[in-house]
Amino acid sequence: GTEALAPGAVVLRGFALDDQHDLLAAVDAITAQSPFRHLVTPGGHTMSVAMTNCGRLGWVSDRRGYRYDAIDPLNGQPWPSMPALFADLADRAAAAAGFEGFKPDACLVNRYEPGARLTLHQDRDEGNYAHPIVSVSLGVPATFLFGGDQRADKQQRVPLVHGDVVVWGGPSRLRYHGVQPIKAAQHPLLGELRINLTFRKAS
Ligand code: MD5
Ligand code: FE
Repeated sequence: GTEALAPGAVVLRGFALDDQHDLLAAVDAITAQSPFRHLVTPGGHTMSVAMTNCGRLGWVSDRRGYRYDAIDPLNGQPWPSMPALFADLADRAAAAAGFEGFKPDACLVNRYEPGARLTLHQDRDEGNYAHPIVSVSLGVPATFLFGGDQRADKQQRVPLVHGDVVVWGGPSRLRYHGVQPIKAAQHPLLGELRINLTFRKAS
């Protein structure tokens, strides 16, 4: 089913289920080349979520700041290419939410262990906020915090489970958001982990 959370924000329940095995095999291939790592924020904190990327550009953070880069700083090589299945799934999800012709050039892959979280933030490192962001949830459940245009705005709690896809576009593109600490749980394919694929048009 399709749920409108807010103008431009659409939850597509189970949209990725048909592709779950292929998606996870592709994540394994990506992480064989560019492993998950815990990035450091400009403020010097190590993130609890482990990250990697595929596609022409990847999101990175270090003491110098946040940015997109074509090179994985861990191995000095370009990020793994974006699997055709990833690009196709993101394009189909965006279209189902009303955003035709989404061609992501970056996929940030987030890995959450129990207790890992994302504090409230906006995604502001991309060049053009007219493009949506597409997010694919895999593994154990999460409670997503969907805030407003101001950090202090009240947040909606949105449960996201394995196979759910969310499209964040239009007036929802720059809303504050986060992920509550992941609760201990078991998923048949991913054990205690949650993986989120986040598709962006970075440049
Ligand atoms: C996650 N990741 O579940 C989320 C999915 C991140 C991040 O937030 O930055 O890696 S993407 C959620 C998102 C993106 C863009 C806008 C909005 C939500 N929003 O307006 O709420 O790992
Ligand atoms: Fe975000």
